Amino acid sequence: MNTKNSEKLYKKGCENLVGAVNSPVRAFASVGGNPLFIDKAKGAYIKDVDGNKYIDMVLSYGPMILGHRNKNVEKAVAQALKKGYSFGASTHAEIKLAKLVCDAFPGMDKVRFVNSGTEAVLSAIRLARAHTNRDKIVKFSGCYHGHMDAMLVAAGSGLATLSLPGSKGVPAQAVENTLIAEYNNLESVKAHFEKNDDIAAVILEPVTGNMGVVEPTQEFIQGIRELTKEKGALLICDEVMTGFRSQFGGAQELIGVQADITCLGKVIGGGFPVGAYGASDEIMSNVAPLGGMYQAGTLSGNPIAMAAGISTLTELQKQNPYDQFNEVAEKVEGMLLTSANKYGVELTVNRFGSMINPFFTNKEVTNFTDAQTSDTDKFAKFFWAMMENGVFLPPSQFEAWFLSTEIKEVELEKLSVAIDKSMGVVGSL
Ligand code: KE4
Repeated sequence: MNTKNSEKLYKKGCENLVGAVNSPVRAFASVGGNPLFIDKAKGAYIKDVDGNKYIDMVLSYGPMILGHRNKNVEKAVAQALKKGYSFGASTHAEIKLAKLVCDAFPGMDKVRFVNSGTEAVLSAIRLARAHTNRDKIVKFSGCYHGHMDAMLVAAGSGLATLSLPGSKGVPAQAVENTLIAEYNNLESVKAHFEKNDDIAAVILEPVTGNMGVVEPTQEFIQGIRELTKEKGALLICDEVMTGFRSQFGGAQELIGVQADITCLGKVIGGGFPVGAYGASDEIMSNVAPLGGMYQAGTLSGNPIAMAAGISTLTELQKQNPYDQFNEVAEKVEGMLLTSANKYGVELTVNRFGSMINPFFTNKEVTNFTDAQTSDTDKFAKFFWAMMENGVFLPPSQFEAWFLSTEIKEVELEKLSVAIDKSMGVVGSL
């Protein structure tokens, strides 16, 4: 595969960018080699600066659910651009997107837009602490909630890929109120509540994407909901990745739980920087300017980003692609398992709606410890073989693959061939 121009840009990028990237996972650290540089994208496809064309299963780590350059989103953005880019004052577009989001989440009366998922989570945690007057937060190993200090302990995603236990630069006191539990292990949560009477909230990915895809058991998720209610703590569902991806609204409705605070991002910005956190009137009344919990942002509710978000969600409402996502994901799962069988490769495939990923292990994967039994060397071989065969995957065993509405029969055919050839490479190791 010719990567001459990417290599050139990589060298140039290293002059003024850290590792030539603006987010660590893009560095391809866990699959080896250097980052590819993208030139452009359209529909289901993305093209790098050497002209290599791929079916895109990264989709900017989720936002591009309608594929790249959806014509209606592009039209809405072009219209908004004609009216100005940023005002530092409220606009009608913010009200429209707020209504679309709140109507999609039972129990969410009000929402506040911010500029990233990290900002949504850090605000939600501050809100939970403000509402309960408590400090401790329970999170789960393998779940990633952005890069705020208090969440950079046993995080999944980039950290799991780089296998760093926490992060340099995070002072001890920043994480002294963060309690870590094991996903799908209700006892590990109960143990924290037995030892601590100042837990403000439990935060989790309602279906994880950052240790790969892992669904909660009903016993686990209902147990947490009951426990937090009983103890006066809040449940924060971090739907930055799952929001609007597996149904219109959140994964929490599909798994049968209602969070007190929901964090959003990615899809609601349609590729532009948007995060959000929302809750009941009672909880959101804590937030300035109504209440004493401060949170602010120069570009929050940016009109261009709002236009992209409104048109993306409106398009999703119109298309209602969720049954199709399940069908396509089932087919991709079948391709992976069939080829793994054919070449004698140990593989477990987890999927939820339009999120799917193979683990190179024969274990069932229900938590981060299970996920870490995966053979990341085999994943790396598979990754590069898929690239050679025209499929761009997230460069990490611990990331979910994302489906867009633009994956049609033609793309499924290509995926089937690529998966079979790539699994053959792994099988021949
Ligand atoms: P951002 O700050 O990257 O917008 O969102 C942080 C975040 C919060 N919560 C969840 C569940 C998330 O998945 C994320 C970000 N996801 C990663 C992919 N695993 C973003 C990719 C990256 O870090 O470059």
